[in-house]
Amino acid sequence: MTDILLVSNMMPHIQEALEARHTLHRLYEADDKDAFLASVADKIEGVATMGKADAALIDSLPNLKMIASFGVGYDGVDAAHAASRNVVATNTPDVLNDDVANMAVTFVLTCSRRFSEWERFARDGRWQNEGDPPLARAINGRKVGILGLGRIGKDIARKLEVFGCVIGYHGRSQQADQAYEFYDSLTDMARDCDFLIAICPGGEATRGIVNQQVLEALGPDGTFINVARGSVHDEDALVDALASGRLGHAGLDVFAAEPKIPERLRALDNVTLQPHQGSATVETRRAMGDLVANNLLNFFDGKGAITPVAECADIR
Ligand code: NAP
Ligand code: 8YV
Repeated sequence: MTDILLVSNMMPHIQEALEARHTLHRLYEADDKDAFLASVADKIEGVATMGKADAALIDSLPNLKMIASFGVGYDGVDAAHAASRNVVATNTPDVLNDDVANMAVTFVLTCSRRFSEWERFARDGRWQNEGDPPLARAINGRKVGILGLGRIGKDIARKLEVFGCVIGYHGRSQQADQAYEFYDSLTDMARDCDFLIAICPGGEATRGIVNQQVLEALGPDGTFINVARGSVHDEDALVDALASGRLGHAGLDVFAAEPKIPERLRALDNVTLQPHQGSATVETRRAMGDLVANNLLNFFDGKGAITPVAECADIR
C-alpha cells in the first residue's frame, strides 16, 4: 500500500482503481490545505492531478516518487523540477488524439460554413425578414497551416487531407519523414494559409507566439483555430484583429484565463467558442483516466511508468 495524494477531484473510476490497492488522501476536500498537506506530507509517494503540480508542491513532499497528470499537455506540471528531484511525471498521450483532432476539424468546417452565425440567424427568425445570409466558403483545395505537427497535429492533417485541404506545418524543426510543406517562420506560414491551427504545447516556450503579426498575416479571409492552450495566442491582439476585421474568423477551444472568456470576445459574431472540450467525450476521458490510474499502479508495482513525459524518460 502506497500513500497517494489526490490534488484534484478525479473521475470516480480513477479513484476506485487506486483505492483498491493504495491509500488516497484528498487534498481538494481539505478546508485548510496547508495544514492537511503538512499532516500527510512525509508519507506521500504518489500524486494524481488534473494537470497541476508546481515546484512548491513537489518540494513539500519529501518522499514523492511519482506524479500522474490527467491530460497530455503538462504545462501546469513542473516536470523539469520533478526530474531534478528524481520524481517521475506522467501524462496521457495518444488516447485523445482522435477526439481532439475531430474538434479541430469541426472548427474548420463550422468556421468556413459560418455554422454558428447562421444557426443564430435561423434561430432568431432573421431569415424570414432579411432573406438568405451571405455565401460561406468551401474547404476543398484550401491551405491549412498546423502549428505543432505532433501526435494530434498529424491526426488533424490526415483527416483534413480527406476534405481536400493542402497541409503545411511549423515547429522548431523540419520532420524528415513528413512530406507536408515545412515553414521555419510561423508568420510566413500564416501568410500562405487560409486556416492556422495551433496544436503545440503551452508554457513559456510558446507563450504569445500567435501574435498580432501572425494574425494579420493570416488576414481578413483567414481563420485562426486554437485547440492547444490559451497561452499560445495573444488574446488582446486576437480580439482586436477579429473586431477590426483584420482577421476573418476564429475557432477557440482554449483561452488565456480559463474558465473566463473576455466579454469583448464573447460579443463577436466572427468567433466560434468551446469551453475546452477537445478531449471531452465519455470514451476518451475514460481512457485518459485509465492511463492515469495504470501509470500509478504500474509504477508502484515496480514495473515502471507507462507514459513518462520527456523530461522524466530516464528516471527509473
Ligand atoms: P506532441 O506530440 O508533443 O506534439 C507537439 C508538437 O508541437 C510537435 O510537433 C512539436 O514539434 C511542436 N512544438 C513543440 N514546441 C514548440 C515550439 N516551441 N514552437 C513550435 N512548435 C513546437 O503533443 P500532442 O500530444 O500532439 O499535444 C499537443 C498539445 O495539444 C498538448 O501539449 C496540449 O497543450 C494540447 N491539447 C489540447 C487539448 C484540448 O482539449 N484542447 C487536448 C489535448 C491536447 P517540434 O518538436 O518540431 O517543435
Ligand atoms: C485535458 C487537455 O483533459 O490533454 C490535454 O492537454 O487539454 C485536455 O484533454 C483537460 O484540460 C482536462 O481538464
